[in-house]
Amino acid sequence: MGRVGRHLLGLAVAGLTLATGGAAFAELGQPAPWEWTLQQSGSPVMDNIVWFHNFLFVLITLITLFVLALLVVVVIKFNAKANPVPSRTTHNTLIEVAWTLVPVLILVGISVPSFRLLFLELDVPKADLTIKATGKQWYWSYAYPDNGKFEFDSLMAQDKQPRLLGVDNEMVVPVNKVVRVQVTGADVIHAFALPAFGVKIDAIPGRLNETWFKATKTGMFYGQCSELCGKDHAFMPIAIRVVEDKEFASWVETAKKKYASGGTSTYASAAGPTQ
Ligand SMILES: [Cu+2]
Repeated sequence: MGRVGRHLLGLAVAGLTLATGGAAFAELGQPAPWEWTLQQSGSPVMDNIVWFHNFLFVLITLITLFVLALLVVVVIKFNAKANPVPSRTTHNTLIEVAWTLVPVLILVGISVPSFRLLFLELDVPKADLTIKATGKQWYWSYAYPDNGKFEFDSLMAQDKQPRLLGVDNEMVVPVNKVVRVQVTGADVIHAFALPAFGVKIDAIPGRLNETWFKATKTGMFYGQCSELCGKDHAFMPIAIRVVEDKEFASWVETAKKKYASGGTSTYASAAGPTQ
C-alpha cells in the first residue's frame, strides 16, 4: 500500500472512530457533542421520521452516484480525443420516455410514505390525556385539563443541566400513553418543538394548534422554542419528564396542591370572544 493509501486509511479509521464515538455520547432526549444524525427516537412518529429520512438518504445517494457515473462515462468516452467525430443523433424516443417516466415513478414512490407520515402526524389518535402548552415571552405554561385543571409555568433554570435546556417545572407525562398537546401563544408566535418525539408545531396567538406524541421510553426529553420570538427566544426550553403510570398519578396529586393557587392563568386569546 502506498503512502497516500495509508493516509486515506488513517483518515477513514479516524472518521469512523469519531462517528461511533459521537453516537456513543448520544443520550436519549437531548443533543450530544459531535452529533451528526437525528436525535434518538422516543416515539412512533419519530421512528417513522427516522425511517423516512434514511430511505430518502439511500435514494438520493443512488441517484447522485448514477448521475456521477453518467458524467464520468461522458467525460471519458466522448471527449474530443477519444471521440473525434461526434454523432449527429438528436432524438431517442426510448431514452426520452425513460428519463421522464423514471423520475415520475421515483417521486410517486416517495410520496406514498411521505403522505403516510404526514397523516400519522396530523391525525391525533384517541388521546389518553390532553395538555395545553402556551408559549409566552419567554417561557412555557402547561395546563392539565384532564387531571384537575391545574396550570403551571416552566422557566429555564440557570443552575440545571443540560445547560440552557433544564427548567424549574417540567411537563410530566405517563409512558406509552397518547398525549394530545394543544399549543397556543399568549403574546407572539412561538413553536413547540421536541426532536426526540418528532414534534414541531407553531404556538400562534388566537389559534389552538394540536399535535400528539406517545413516549415509548421513560426519562427526560428536551426541546426548544423553534420560532424566533424575541430577545430570550433561546432561553425558553421545553423539558418533558416521562414516567411510569404510578409515578404520574402521584405527581398529579402533588401538582394539584402545588399549583392550586397558581391561578395566574393568562390564557391565550384563543379562548377569546367566542366564549
Ligand atoms: Cu418562543
